[in-house]
Amino acid sequence: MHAWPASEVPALPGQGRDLRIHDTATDGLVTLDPGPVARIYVCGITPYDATHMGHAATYNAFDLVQRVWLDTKRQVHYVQNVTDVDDPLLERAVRDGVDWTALAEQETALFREDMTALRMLPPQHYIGAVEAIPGIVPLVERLRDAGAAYELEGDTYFSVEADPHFGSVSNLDAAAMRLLSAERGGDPDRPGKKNPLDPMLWMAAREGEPSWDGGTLGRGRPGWHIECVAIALDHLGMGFDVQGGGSDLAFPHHEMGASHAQALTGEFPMAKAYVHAGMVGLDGEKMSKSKGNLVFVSQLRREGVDPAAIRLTLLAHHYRSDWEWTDQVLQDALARLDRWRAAVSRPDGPPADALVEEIREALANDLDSPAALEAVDRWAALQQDTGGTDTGAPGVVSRAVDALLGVAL
Ligand code: 5CA
Ligand code: ZN
Repeated sequence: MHAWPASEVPALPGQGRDLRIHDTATDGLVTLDPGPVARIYVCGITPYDATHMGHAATYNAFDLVQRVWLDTKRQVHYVQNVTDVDDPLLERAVRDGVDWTALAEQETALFREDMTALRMLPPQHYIGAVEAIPGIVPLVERLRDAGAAYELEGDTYFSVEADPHFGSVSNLDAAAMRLLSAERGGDPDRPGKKNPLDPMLWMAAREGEPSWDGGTLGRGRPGWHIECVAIALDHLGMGFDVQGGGSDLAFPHHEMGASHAQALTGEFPMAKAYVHAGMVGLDGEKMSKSKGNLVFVSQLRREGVDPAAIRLTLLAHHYRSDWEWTDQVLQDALARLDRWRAAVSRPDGPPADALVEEIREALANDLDSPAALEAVDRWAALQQDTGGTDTGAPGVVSRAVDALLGVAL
């Protein structure tokens, strides 16, 4: 499917920095050294409701990853999926009495608009689960033929024991995995499975649900983890730089995906860093479509909130921390946006070269966007208090804020 339009990324003077980022698998910072083309896969939405601030915060983190890479003059090969067929989408369509394809198309269109408004860089490949099915089926058949998958009452399951590295992404013990599996789309209590954690690769057609030709697997639809693996391997291959998503994807989604890919290729690891963003909450609970405690990007836009202020709200929080959306955090961002716009609207100001380096250093250090914002705050305060004579400095600041933080002043 098509993605959304790219906003320009201005080139900056000087040299970008290599990214050090937290890798969930090793629970430490890794300095990534991508080749001339950095490769990143970010898990996309399940389009049954509008983009909320939690989604936006997660996509903001991976947008920053790309901006750091682009600043080092690398190209970025970015792939994202859309889970346009899965249980929660089908359940919502039944609940609301709407066609599931129409629901998915409508919410994906809204997501594209939100991403465009927030100046998130688009993926080069934006791939739906449905369009990936012809590539998924042969992978599942291969896993089955290699003894890494088995059939249970017509459904096909992956055997976690087929991957010697299983567990190495999330590093959880068996009890924690079992609990999270039950909470996040797994079926650990289904009788007949070899291991309760084994995830479904291919679900045989159910009455009243959509299904596709699955070759020797029979008609059905794909499991969730194999969807992302098929798309990632097709467009990026093994050993890509970053696999990204919110922290709720570390287990089971990214753990299982890594295992599928490792069992398929015999290579390890699938990604050099597994990067996870913290959860955004509202009123003390994780913002989630299933709970319904949501602040939507599109709703704020409809109310006339400048998308640059929404983006500054996201940037004011470190991507790995869990945080709460409140009216106050948005008000703070609106005030900051006003101060910054006033500061760059003058023809001259305090020198900006050191500021560009500070923003670069902050972002290269595990995407420390709060530190980057504070550096810009200091420059804006100096401009306000004493001004400066450096002609062109305000232009350099706006270009740096645009290129590195995705905020148009
Ligand atoms: N389609 C799958 C991934 S393949 C999926 O998880 N879709 S989603 O719509 O539920 O979530 C999209 C992304 O937003 C995921 O990376 C998820 O981890 C992230 N996300 C969901 N809720 C929050 C939240 N409250 N805070 C931060 N990120 C969130
Ligand atoms: Zn995914």
